This record gives sequence, structure tokens and C-alpha cells, in this order.
Amino acid sequence: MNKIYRMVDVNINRVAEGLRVLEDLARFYYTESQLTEEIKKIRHRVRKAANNLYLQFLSQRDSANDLGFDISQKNNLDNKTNIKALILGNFKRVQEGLRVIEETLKVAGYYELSKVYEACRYDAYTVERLYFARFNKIIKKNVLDTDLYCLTAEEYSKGRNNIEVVQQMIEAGVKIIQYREKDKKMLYKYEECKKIREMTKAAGVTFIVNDDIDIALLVKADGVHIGQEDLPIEKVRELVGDEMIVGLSTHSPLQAQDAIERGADYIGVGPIFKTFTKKDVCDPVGLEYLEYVVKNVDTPFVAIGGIKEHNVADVISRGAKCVAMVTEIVGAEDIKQKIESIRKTIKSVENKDSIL
Ligand code: 3NM
Repeated sequence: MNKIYRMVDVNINRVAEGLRVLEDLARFYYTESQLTEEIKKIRHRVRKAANNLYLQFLSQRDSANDLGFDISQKNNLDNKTNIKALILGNFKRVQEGLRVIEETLKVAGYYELSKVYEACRYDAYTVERLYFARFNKIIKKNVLDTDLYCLTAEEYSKGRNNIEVVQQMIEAGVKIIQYREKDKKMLYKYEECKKIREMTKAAGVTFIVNDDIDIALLVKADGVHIGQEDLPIEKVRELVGDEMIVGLSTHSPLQAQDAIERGADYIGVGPIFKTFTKKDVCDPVGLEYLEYVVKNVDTPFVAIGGIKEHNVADVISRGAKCVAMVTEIVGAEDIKQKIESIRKTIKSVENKDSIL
């Protein structure tokens, strides 16, 4: 029975520690009080339920001779490179640990107590769902928390292909890239998106596909971007599910309100200035529409259309936090240097504004 007690002791610690990681993420990283509270409740139940047996379990602890420690030191199976993996890993740790406690307590003759841990396991499943729903909302809310949104346009890329261009965007530190190619064959677009997905994933860059929902789904892009005359956004959502980001181009206050009511995760606001890159777009809506959005819209937005290094200051000083540029970047002699220079301009306007 001692070895069984040792297993219970190990797993109570494993579960409570995993819960503590999740609780602290909810508390300090996401500042989510409901999640923090739900997890704290489970953690307390896990610790307290077996309180009167604690010393019995503890007496079997032998951490110094745990062969699992050497195994863990020798491999990197437990490595986590992003917050999502951290959350997922800890939920699995908690649920698996609870199952071990539950089963071993039965063998040890504590059937009633095992049922308490079974209930904790079910609570952990429920909280996991809640956690990821919140996590998803937070990720989406932050989708445009960056200064520059880049798009592909091979015909303006000075003979460079999209892969080379995207590589340079990534190397320059761009955090969101949209694949936009209106006139290419589906197979070609699919192959390029597959490659770009690999590159963006490895670099932690958000990848959005323009128009082609099927390609976005197949390559597991982070999102799709659609226009006013594409499929209705509700139908797009039906296809892509809640997790994927859906962005929608808008050109007026009415379209902005409509996009938000119908579930857009972010909106494009433009064209701010005259552009020749988007063939069927309306005349520039100017900075006026941008000012409307800055004042009235809480959903993330990106300003787009005719924005260049020489006029980006006007856009930023009107309150845009994220700007999209196509030809200015893909058509630059030196893409990386161009991005660096634009970012400097953006930063200098933001700094000036924050001083005022
Ligand atoms: N969408 P450039 S304007 C893709 O207003 C796109 O919704 C627009 O290209 C909109 O930076 C546009 O070369 C083209 O002007 C932007």
C-alpha cells in the first residue's frame, strides 16, 4: 500500500501545482477574475479533500529516488514555447493526475474520497472549456496589437516571389501577414500559403488568408479576411468556427457597425488615400472615416489604402494604432530597411502624441 500512497502524494502535488500555473496565468496574465476563482476552488478542494490522510501519504514521499526526474532531465517532451501550449499542458497534467488519484484511492480503500477527485476531474474539464473560450477572445482582441500589417502582392514585388517577400517581412519583425493574390491559380495559392503558414508559425507571426476560406482552413491559417461582396460573414463563421479570426474590409461608418454586429474580429478601415492596388475599391474615404472609427469603435481595426511612409504620420496622429501597407513595402528596393524606417516614423509620432 505504501507505493500506492506514494502515487497519491505525487499526484496531489502534480494536480495542485498544475492548477496553480493555470490560476496564476488567469490572475496575472489575463486578469480574469472568474477563471481565477473557479480554478482556485478546484485547487483548494484537491488539497483539502485528503487533508486528514496527508501525513500518511507524505511519509511515502521519496523525491530523491524518483526515476521520472532523470527521464525528464534527459528529454524535452515537456517543453512549451507558447502560452497556449502552457495552458493545454497544465490542463492535461491536472486531469491525468486527478484520474491517477481517483483510481489509486479506490485500491487503497478510499472509495468515497476517490469520488471527490472524480468530481474535481469533471470540474477541470468544464473550466478548461471556459479557459479556452476566454483565451480565444483575448487572442482575438489583441490580434492587431502591432504597428504594421503586411500583405503580399507579387505583381508589385519587383520580381521577387511571395515567399522571399514574406521571409523578409518576418525577418524585419512584422507580426501579422495577409496572403492576398487575386489572379493566381488555386493550386499555386495553396502551395504558397502552405509554405507561408510554416514560416509564420515558426516565427510566431499571425497568418491571414484573403478571400480563400478553403485555403485558410486547409493550411490552418490563423484567420481569413473578406470584403463587402464576399460571402456573408455569418456564413464564413459557420465554415471556419469560433477560433479562427475573421477580418472584414469596411468603407463607411455603417459598414463598420454592421461588421461588428455580425461578428467581425477586426475591420479594415479604408481606403484612407487613393490606391491602385485594390481594383474594385471605392474612392478614398479619407481620414474622416478613420476618425469616426477611432472615436466610436472598440473592435480592433487596421487603416489601409494608399498609406506610405510619407503619409503614415497623418494616419497615426489621427489615432490609428495599426496600419496596412501593400505596395509601399512589397515594392521597396530593400524591404527590411523600409519596414524599419516606417516603424521609426510610427514610433516618433506615437512618442510625440504621448508627450502632448
Ligand atoms: N484594401 P496600398 S485598400 C487591400 O480599403 C486593400 O479595404 C483596401 O494597397 C480597403 O497599400 C487596399 O498599395 C489596397 O495602397 C492597399
